[in-house]
Amino acid sequence: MTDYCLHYAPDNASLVIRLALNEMGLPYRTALVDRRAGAQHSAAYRALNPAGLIPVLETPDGPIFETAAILLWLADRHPAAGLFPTPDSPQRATALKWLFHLSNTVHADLRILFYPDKYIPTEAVPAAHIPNAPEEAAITACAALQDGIKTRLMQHLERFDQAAAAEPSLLWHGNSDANPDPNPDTKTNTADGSAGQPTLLTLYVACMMRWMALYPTDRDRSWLDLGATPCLATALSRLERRDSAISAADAEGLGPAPFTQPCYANPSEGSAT
Ligand SMILES: N[C@@H](CCC(=O)N[C@@H](CS)C(=O)NCC(=O)O)C(=O)O
Repeated sequence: MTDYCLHYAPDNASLVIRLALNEMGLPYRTALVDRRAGAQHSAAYRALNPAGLIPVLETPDGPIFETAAILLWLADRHPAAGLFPTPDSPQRATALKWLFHLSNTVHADLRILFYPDKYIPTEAVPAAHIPNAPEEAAITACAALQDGIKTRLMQHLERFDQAAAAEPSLLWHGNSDANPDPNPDTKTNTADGSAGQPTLLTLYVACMMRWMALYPTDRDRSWLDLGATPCLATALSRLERRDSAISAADAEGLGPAPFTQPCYANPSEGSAT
């Protein structure tokens, strides 16, 4: 019997929590949310998360939703895992502000990129009163919104990358290098080939960058430039060689390089969308 049950869909935001649980070495059960059947909108699931979004982590303190809330709760409940500064750490303030930024700005913008139609209902588009035009007008408006969001997302990543260049412990603990390692393969003092340990911020941003590279499938995604964010690129490369990430990739069918060379999930059960 484990304390935790992760309600997940492959390659959804639940992946961040799976990575955290794996990194922390915590046992957990999983419950698949069948996205093809829209199970996240069922009454049973909304009893766990009234917003109908994935993930939820069931805990002895009750179900928790919101990715960042779950991460912070886990970090505080399991401080020895060392994935996030403890409340008395001088590094806590900086880590907290970036965690909230990733959650309420980057992730929130990402949702607009993926689901623009949830933000521009047809009736809100100016041309909607013209017969037969509403759908086309809404599509045009969604595309414009997505273009604007892409620019913002790249700016967010570059800003976070600059912060990590100045403070490497934002992304990785136990690595004394002040700057990105040009050759992470030289860091082999742990079993998985990377020194130290990723932080919760790394797990979160790595998943979001993966999704930016893959979705939406019908839009240009070449704007995501790993070369523009060298600290993040190094962290992603290190992360995907860790046991925690390999195990998550196996469980969700994410392929051999899920963060630096993402391919669409091919899970044994469930679906990403
Ligand atoms: N703010 C939420 C966002 C979670 C979210 O966007 N989940 C997506 C999957 S990655 C979802 O449930 N999408 C289904 C939907 O919007 O109906 C969090 O951080 O947990």
